[in-house]
Amino acid sequence: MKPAMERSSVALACALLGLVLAVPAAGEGADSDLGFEPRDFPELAGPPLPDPAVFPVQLVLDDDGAEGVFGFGGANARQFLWLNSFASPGPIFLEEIWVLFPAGMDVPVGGDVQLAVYVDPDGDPTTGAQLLAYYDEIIQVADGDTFSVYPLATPLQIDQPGDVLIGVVNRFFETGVDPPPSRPAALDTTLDQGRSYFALWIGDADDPPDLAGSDVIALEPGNFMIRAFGRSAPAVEIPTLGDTGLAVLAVILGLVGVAAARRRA
Ligand SMILES: [Ca+2]
Ligand SMILES: [Ca+2]
Repeated sequence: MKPAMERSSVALACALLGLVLAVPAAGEGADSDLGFEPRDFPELAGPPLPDPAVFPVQLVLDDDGAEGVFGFGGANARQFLWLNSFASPGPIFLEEIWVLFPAGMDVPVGGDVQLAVYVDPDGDPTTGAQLLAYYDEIIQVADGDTFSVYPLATPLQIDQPGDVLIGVVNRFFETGVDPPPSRPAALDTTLDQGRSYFALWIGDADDPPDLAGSDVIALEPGNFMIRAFGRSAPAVEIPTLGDTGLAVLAVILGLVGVAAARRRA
C-alpha cells in the first residue's frame, strides 16, 4: 500500500476537479464520464433476505430493486470503491456480504473484486474510517437480478463503536488500460437513504483500500446494492463482585484496618 503522505493533494484535487467538471446530470446517460445511468432491472433481486433467526443483524439500505448504474465510463473508466455506511449496529459478528452487479456493463463474471469493511466512529465517511478487513473475491453473477453472496471464512467481530462501512473495489479493471464503458455499481434510487459514498484514489485504488489515501465523496442520491448480514456479539462485560465477593472484600478490608490500628498502637 502506498502511504497517503506520498500522494500529492494538489494532483488529487486537480484530478477530482476534472471528474467533477465531467459529471453529467443524472439521467443524461453519457457513457464517457462519471455518473449515473438509468437501466432496467428486475423489480426483486434474489436471493430473498436470510432468515432473521440465522442472521438477526441485517444491514440493508436498498429496496430489492435497482434503477440504474453508477461509475466511470470510457476514457475516465477507473478503479474506485463504492460503499454503504450502516448506522452503528453495536457489537456484531459480520458473516456475509452481498453485492448486486449489473448486466451489460462490462462486469465480468469471474473478475476480481475486493470487499472492504471499515468502522467509522464519527459517522462521516468523508473524514475517513478505520479499515478492519478486506477480502479478495470474484464476481459470481452479473445479471442485475442475483446478488453475489460472499460468506466470510471467519466471522468478523466488530466491537468498536461507530458506523460500519462495507465497500467494493472493481479490481477486474486496471485504470487507464483498455478502458471499457463500465459502470459496475448497481444503484437503488427509489428512496435515498443518504448513506452511500464512493472513494477515489489517483489511479488504481490502494491495496489494501485504506481510505487515508483517497477522497471519499457522498453519492447523491441513491443507495448502492451492497448488503451485509451477521449476528450480535456479546457486549464486553465489566467484571463485578457478587454478594460473596463483596463479603470477602469487606472481611479483607476489616483485617487490613485492624492490622493498621495495631501498628499505630
Ligand atoms: Ca428501487
Ligand atoms: Ca469518519
